Amino acid sequence: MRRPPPADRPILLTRPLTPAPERLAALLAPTLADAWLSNCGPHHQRLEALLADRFAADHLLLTASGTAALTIALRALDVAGEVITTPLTFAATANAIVLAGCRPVFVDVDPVTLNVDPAAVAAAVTPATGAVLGVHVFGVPCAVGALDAVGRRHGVPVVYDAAHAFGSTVDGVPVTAFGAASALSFHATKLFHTAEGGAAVFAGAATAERAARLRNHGIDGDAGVSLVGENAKMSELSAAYGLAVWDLVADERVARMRVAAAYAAQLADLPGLTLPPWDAPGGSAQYFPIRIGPGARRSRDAVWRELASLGITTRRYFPLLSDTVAHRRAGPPVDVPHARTAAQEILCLPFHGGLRGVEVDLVAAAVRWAVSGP
Ligand code: T4K
Repeated sequence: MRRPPPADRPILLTRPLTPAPERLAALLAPTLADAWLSNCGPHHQRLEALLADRFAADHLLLTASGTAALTIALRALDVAGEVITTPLTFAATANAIVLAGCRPVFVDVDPVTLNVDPAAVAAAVTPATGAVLGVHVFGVPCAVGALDAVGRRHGVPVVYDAAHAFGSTVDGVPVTAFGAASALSFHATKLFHTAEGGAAVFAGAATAERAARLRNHGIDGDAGVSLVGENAKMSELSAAYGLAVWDLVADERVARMRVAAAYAAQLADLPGLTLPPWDAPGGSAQYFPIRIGPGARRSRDAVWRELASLGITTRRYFPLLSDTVAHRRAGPPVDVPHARTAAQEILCLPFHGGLRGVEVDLVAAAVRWAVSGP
């Protein structure tokens, strides 16, 4: 097998949805005319309503980022002490736990779904446990029934990091319907995005009301400041951007499924390579994480380097959080064998609807060559 030629232009991991300039300009014209730029203006209110409808959520709050949504969710629920979570996630998950004044306790993941293992969660519960935080990693839904049951049994809230899970469902129900709260990310790298942004979804009205105050400095109307809040509001510019790309999401999802099907057709049956459950019902079309295991001719890191040399950006999501300087503890590394192996094997391929057919074919050929070539 010959080494494929380099890409004729860089192939990035993703390409954020961009609206027609005139569509964005039309949305921004009244914003500029009225000089209303933030603090829950009309675009903010409209996007919040659209999202609440999309997720069939009674209580949804737009935020400045997914990290802010998660931090506020934990604070609104008054979580204290330890939060049991997965180490196989983006830094923001554990950062939010610490920012909310709590301590992450990392437990292992299910080797197939890569989401936190409910049995490992149950075994880690102690009197110090304040919450369980599941992450629908790569948009694959957590075992929500089992996790929610652990939470109920021990009287602690279950919160979900749904940063990757904009379109994810369980039996047709949006994943944000489960647990006490969920946090979505609308960062530029997400299927639906507002450049920077996020949303928190709550099961309870009182918690949502507290979160709304936390989002806005803790201000309680005329009563003054009742909580030590933060500034986690989404600006009108971001909300307008979200409205401008809203109608493009469905087509982008279809285009991504086409890319996924092409990858799957060209990468099936390669020794050592495992494909993600891209066509399973309830997925989010957010990432295309392949696993490069012991049966492959090259390691994941060697494949990552080879692809980079051909102009193809891939990401080794995610370095094990329990090993990172910010979150590791004194003593031996945390015993999370499934998460540790996955963290060494996962490679996210370029995945967006703007990829040309020749680019998809080149990525697939490059992976084939790197995984099984000489
Ligand atoms: N929980 C989880 C599980 C998360 O994954 C995240 C965020 C959060 C919580 C927190 O949500 P936020 O607070 O971020 O809303 C990116 C994102 O910054 C981050 O939002 C995301 N997860 C994480 C998985 O990925 P990087 O540092 O890996 O992204 P970067 O800059 O390397 O970009 C990736 C690719 O996208 C590159 O090929 C370039 C391309 N790109 C990127 C940007 C920003 C573009 O083409 N245009 C762009 O504007 O972190």
